[in-house]
Amino acid sequence: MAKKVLILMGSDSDLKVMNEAAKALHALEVETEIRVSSAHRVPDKTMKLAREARENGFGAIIAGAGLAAHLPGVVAACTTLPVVGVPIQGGAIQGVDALYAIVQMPKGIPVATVAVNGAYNAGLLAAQILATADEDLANRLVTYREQLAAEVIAKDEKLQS
Ligand code: RP5
Repeated sequence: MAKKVLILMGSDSDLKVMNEAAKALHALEVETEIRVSSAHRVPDKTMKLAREARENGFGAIIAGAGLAAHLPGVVAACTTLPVVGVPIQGGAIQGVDALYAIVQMPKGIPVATVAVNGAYNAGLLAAQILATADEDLANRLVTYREQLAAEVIAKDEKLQS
C-alpha cells in the first residue's frame, strides 16, 4: 500500500502556509493527514503522533513551526522516518529564528530543512522520499518536472514573439 505523509504544525495559525505542502502532495496523488500538535503546548500528544507514525502508514513527516521552532526536532527525536522541517514566517524577526532552530539540529537527529514558508517544496521533497520505493510516484514526479520545464519554455517563447 502507498505510504502517506503526515503534515504536522505547531498552531492553526500555520495552516495557511502548511496547506501548500498538502497541495503539492495531492497534485502527486499522495495521501496526507494534517494535524495541529504543538511541541510545547501538547508535548505528549506530539510525541505519540511521531512515535506511531510509521505503524500508521506514514513514510515521511513534514513539520512546520514558527518562533522557537522545536517541533520538527522533537518529532525527529521520536521516529526514524525522514522529517522535513518548515520554518514559518512571523514574530519580531520574521522566521529567521525558526529557520535557525530547525536547520541547526545537533548531530544524530537530522531534519531536512526547507526555506522559510517553503511548505510546497517540503511536500515535493516528501514525495521524492516516498518515490524511492514507489515507481508510479517517481513517474508522476517526472511528469511534474516536464510540466515545469514546458512552462519556462513557453514563457521564454512568449518573450521572443
Ligand atoms: C509556534 O508558535 C507555532 O508553530 C506558530 O508558528 C507560532 C505562533 O503560534 P500561535 O501563538 O499563533 O498559536 O508554536
